Amino acid sequence: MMKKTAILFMLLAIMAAVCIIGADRECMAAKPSALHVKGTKIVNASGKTVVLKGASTHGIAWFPQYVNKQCFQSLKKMGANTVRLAFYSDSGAGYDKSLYTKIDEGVKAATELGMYVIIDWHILSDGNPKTNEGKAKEFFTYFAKKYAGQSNVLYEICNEPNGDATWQRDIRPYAQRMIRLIRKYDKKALIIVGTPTWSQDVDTASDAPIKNESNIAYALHFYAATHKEWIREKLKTAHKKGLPVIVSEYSICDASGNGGIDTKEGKAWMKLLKKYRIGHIAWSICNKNETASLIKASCQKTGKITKNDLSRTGKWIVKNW
Ligand code: IDC
Repeated sequence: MMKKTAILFMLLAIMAAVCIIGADRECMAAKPSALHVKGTKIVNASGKTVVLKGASTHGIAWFPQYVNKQCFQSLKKMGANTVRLAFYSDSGAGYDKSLYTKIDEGVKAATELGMYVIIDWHILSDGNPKTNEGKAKEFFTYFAKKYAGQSNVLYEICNEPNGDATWQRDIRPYAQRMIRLIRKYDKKALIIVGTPTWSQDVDTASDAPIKNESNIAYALHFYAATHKEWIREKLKTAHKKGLPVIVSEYSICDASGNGGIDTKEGKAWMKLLKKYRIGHIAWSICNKNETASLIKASCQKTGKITKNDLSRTGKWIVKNW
């Protein structure tokens, strides 16, 4: 009798210990391993390939309410390991220095959840990364100093160069300057460099990549209803030349962020990304009434969200993480 009670007691104690450890994991997840570029792949400290999967905020000037731990945790439960914080760089297009604190909140939430977080300098209407380079310097000095050595923080230094910006004359020299600046403080963080034509021309970058710097990956962005086989060809060319690529923004609608969904093209993209083990971060975490939004326009929740709260696009994206 005594023996039975003792065994039962021991079993209960083991179960309680397992529960406590489990609960602790949930609120303070393991620190993600630092990422390194190795050939065309992104690997962790033990050399294992890491495929970044997740979603980007919309401009945090417009949808700051989704930058919170519960929301990111919901995405994590659906399969995400990464969030991207989009900070628009142009005055009149969302730039607001007081939003630095939102980035800090987002990094804190992602860090507590053990997720990777991309700090994105979201150039768009400003076209050439040189246009707001002074502000970019201030931005990356602040964040690289602050998060130096924090293994889950990544930097994306120019979302989508466009207009007259060329790789050799504008984007690559800008990237070299910004990488040097970040490296003053953070020797190791993975840095993502945007490519010409709204981050489509990875083939151009692969012809003349950045030399003498390590842990650099190049951005490819696609919106599947607009960007089809001819952009996948660019990726194939860049891959053959050994360029490490991350899809730091994509959706399955058209390039305006609206219009119809093209799942056939979406599938063709996912097949290629899977083959190359390339990471992909979807645009965007909000309920704006446009096709790219991951959350239904009718859903007012900004914290804990479930699959039922996702838009058609959101459901497709999450299924493909
Ligand atoms: C779009 C948003 C839209 C906003 C517009 C201008 O979805 O609500 O009005 O920006 O700020 C990109 C850009 C991304 C765009 C997105 C869709 O990186 O900022 O967001 N897109 O147009 N590149 C290709 C498509």
